[in-house]
Amino acid sequence: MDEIYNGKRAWWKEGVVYQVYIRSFKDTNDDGIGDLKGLLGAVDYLADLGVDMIWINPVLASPNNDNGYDITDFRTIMKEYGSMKDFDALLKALHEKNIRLIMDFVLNHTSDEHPWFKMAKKSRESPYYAYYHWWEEEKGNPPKRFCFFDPKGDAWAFNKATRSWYLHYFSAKMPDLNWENESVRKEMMDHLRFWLDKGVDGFRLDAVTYISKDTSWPVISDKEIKDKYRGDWSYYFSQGPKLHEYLRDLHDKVLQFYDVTTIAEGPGIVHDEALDFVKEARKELQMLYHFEGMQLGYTSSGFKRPDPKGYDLLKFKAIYSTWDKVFSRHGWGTVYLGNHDQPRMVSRWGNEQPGFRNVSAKMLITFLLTMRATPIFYNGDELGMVNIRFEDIKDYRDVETLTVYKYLKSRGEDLDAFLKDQQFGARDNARTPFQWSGEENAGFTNGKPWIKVNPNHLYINAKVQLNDPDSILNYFRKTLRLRKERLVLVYGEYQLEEPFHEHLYIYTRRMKNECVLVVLNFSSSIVPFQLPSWFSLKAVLLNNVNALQLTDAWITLQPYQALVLDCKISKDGK
Ligand code: TEU
Ligand code: CA
Repeated sequence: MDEIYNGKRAWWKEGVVYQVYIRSFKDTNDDGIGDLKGLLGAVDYLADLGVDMIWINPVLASPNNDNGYDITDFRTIMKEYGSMKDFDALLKALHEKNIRLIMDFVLNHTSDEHPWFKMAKKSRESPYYAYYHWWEEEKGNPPKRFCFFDPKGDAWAFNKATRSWYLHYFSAKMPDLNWENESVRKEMMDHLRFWLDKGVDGFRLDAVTYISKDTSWPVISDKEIKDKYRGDWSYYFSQGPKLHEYLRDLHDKVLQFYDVTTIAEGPGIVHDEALDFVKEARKELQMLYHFEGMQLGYTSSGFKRPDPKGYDLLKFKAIYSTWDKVFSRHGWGTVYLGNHDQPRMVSRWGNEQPGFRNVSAKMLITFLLTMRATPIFYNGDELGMVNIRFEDIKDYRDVETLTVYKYLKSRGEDLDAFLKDQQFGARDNARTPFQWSGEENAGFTNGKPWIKVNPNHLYINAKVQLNDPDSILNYFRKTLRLRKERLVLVYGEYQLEEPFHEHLYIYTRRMKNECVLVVLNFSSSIVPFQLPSWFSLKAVLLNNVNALQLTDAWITLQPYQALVLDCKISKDGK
């Protein structure tokens, strides 16, 4: 293996991550909100899936302006989710099944109801004032900074008592912490240690690329953003001057003492910077997930406006191939197609139409499990769950959707168009309750769910799929097992074939004398394909449809067909 892949083997490279949006996973006390006991009860289900690491969305005390990303206490479990006892029991149960627990940790901001901020906003004299970023009134208007949840883009909110604005890159109820202040860094590291000492196996670091700010507060022009920051202001505001120093510090002072992993949320990180974060010699982080793939399929104007032409598969292939190359000698990547911030993967990259949902979900699962990177699945992907497509603003719960709606309304803009776009891109599409069964509320709760359940739970649900050998769920398990059995699928060299084919995504994975050919039809058409001249079939490892039209030289692919083919290797290694 060494000649192919220079890095060391590691559990976090060979494992598969399964993300649990706990609020919508399983409710055990009928309040309509998922909880830790619900997840505890599902440990057997997860073990049976075969996943190795569970990333749970934030479970700490929070008023839930942004579903737990707004934290008031870094060492207490959110009331709705249960108690520390429940957390400990969950961790133990997962470990007993050899499943690791990755906590979602928010370093960039707190809730405005966190005691630090409550004290800070009272007076400039408070020692906690300097825990946050402020712009005092006497200095005039603050320099333009953008807020992610607000198209008006104002990340400064005025606070009367201190006569100053505080900075919030996300909602106004989520003030950004001042990492330039050493006390803040110390406190946050202590919080991390607390959870590591409890035995958690790592962190997904929320919005971590934003923690360092340029406190000379430069005024930045639109032109500069366009020229220097590749047209993307989020890029400019991410990666402040001391980011790498802080990450190195986290490693040196905290992380290196534990056998844990880190997955940085990487908004604003482009491929040629990725190694600065995860190259072994940098001693910073282990993995990150990038956003280059997530930008596909939207028009450049409007808020998350889907491109009527859909996404461009050539670009899709180019992005994932480029990112593969980044880590060919150092570091390690991740691959994902959706999460709690994105619409459902099948609705976006596959096809949710009845005849195609099943097969396209399996095709996307095949893609994620045959790339050289740690795959991250989002709960429900194994069932082929799809967007709910709310029609009424009243059904939405997400602060992002609600804030943009309010803003557009105040300007008299086209709200119907916005709601239509949100049916594609809204984060709530992925946040509806997990579909356990065809029973009322999909078996998620006996109470009133905090967000509507998708009516399609009648036929899309875990119970039906567990009993159906042909289900997406069972295909997921089988594919995951194959990845475990064949290390070539984890570490083997990746090579894109036919980069300009408009419907097919084809690649090989090679390691020593193993070679696997992956052929994925990303379209609803029947596509004939001439096999490469070197190819000779040893075995069909996976096929997501019950047909195989294969001759010596040609395959005819059914819509969304996915094939994983073991190749015969001749003596000279070709
Ligand atoms: O997201 C950070 C982030 O970069 C967001 O702008 C993300 O791109 C956005 O949700 C897309 O619409 C993280 C969390 O994943 C997200 O759920 C939180 O809302 C956010 O941080 C604030 O903590
Ligand atoms: Ca509950």
